Amino acid sequence: MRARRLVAVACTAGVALSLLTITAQAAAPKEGLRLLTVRDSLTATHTWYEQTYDGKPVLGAYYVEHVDKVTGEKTVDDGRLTVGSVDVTPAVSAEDARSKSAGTPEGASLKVLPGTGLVYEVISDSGKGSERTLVHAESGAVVRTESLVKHADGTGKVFSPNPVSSQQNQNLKDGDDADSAVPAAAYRSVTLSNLDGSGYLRGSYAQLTGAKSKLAYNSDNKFEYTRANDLFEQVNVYWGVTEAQRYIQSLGFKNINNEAQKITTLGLKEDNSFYDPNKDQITFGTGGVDDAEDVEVVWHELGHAIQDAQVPGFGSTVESGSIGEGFGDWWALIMSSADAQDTATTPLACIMDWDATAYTTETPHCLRRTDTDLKYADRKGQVHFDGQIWSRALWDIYQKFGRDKSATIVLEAQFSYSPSTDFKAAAAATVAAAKKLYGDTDAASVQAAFTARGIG
Ligand SMILES: [Ca+2]
Ligand SMILES: [Ca+2]
Ligand SMILES: [Ca+2]
Ligand SMILES: [Zn+2]
Repeated sequence: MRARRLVAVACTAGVALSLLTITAQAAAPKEGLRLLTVRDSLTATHTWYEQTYDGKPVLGAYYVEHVDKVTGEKTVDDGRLTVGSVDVTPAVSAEDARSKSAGTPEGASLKVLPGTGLVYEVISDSGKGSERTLVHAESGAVVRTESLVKHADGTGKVFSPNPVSSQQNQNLKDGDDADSAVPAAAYRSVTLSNLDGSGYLRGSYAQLTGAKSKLAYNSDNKFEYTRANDLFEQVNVYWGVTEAQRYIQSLGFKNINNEAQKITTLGLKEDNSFYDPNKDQITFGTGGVDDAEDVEVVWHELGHAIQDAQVPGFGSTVESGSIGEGFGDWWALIMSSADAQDTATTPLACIMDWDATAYTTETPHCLRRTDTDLKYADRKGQVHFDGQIWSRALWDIYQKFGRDKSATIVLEAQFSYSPSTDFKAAAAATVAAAKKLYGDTDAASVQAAFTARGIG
């Protein structure tokens, strides 16, 4: 059903807009496009629209124009869906629709679901992140319920990036969150930048949320705790997220998740952390090693927030979800590489070395690695497993170009992903970004990394 096509049109922005209007009207008078957001990358402007039907948003559809800043060349990624004829007057009330959600409903809005018709989209809080329930607006039946959070199983601590890596010691153990379990040398004194000065860990790029009584507070902005104190994790995440945003901006990107990312280290007892795109919030669990004690966990989850900021609704399929997990792991290593040693004891490709001590027996302890030899044909349809294919390709790109150049290529490319991008399309976008930024020779090296995985 998805009429997906890529159209390259070289024209001025003015002509492009009128062309677009004509296309939309000619297709069906009840259908239209509504401007969603405009994002600038280094080489292009990316204008996102939502498809509407009689004024109601069409679920699962997207429409984006990428306009090259130098050549003016426009590429349209048309993810509009065929709607047919839909009655947009609901028979069911919004109140009835809200009562169908399992969690605490936060709102209900009318949308068009192609193939089904008019539905209420009810967003609710399930207690473990946001959930979306679609309720048929004619019959009141629940069409489907899905979790909006993106999970990472098992993660682990500022410590930079974590005690296992910084102390080159695979024998460290959580010790039930005891201070004595980790040597004092593992604590690194850092500058916490961009704070708003309120005395809370709240700043331009990160803000800790939750009950005020449980948030770190110091009127002099001195946040010096050790790991047995739950406030320590808050400092770790504030620092990790802020440093990542400062790094992104140092590469020239001024609007990739350039906001005070909401984060909480309170409330989730499981050994799990997640990014919730509906709340735009990262939540860290405390099972095993407290997840936020391993900043590689922090950077992995931030990877999801980064992609969601670049591509609204990113990760709607298994392959795009796998790219999400693979990028998160790779982003953790990119950030770690500034400070961590790449040694036989603690290879850089080993992700979440400290958190993984709680659930792995072999050394080095890694939740996952980015240097496996998995290829496209080895996919299992499981996002964390399949993500290792993607992270290995990105690892090769990192090995070839180093931290700054590889991060620039990958971040630039992600602006051109669709929400449901597959490995092949995402690889092509990455090669194209390398070509635009650095030329044919470097683009060929990027291509080789994907070819080696059997992608394309
Ligand atoms: Ca702790
Ligand atoms: Ca953990
Ligand atoms: Ca690591
Ligand atoms: Zn993840």
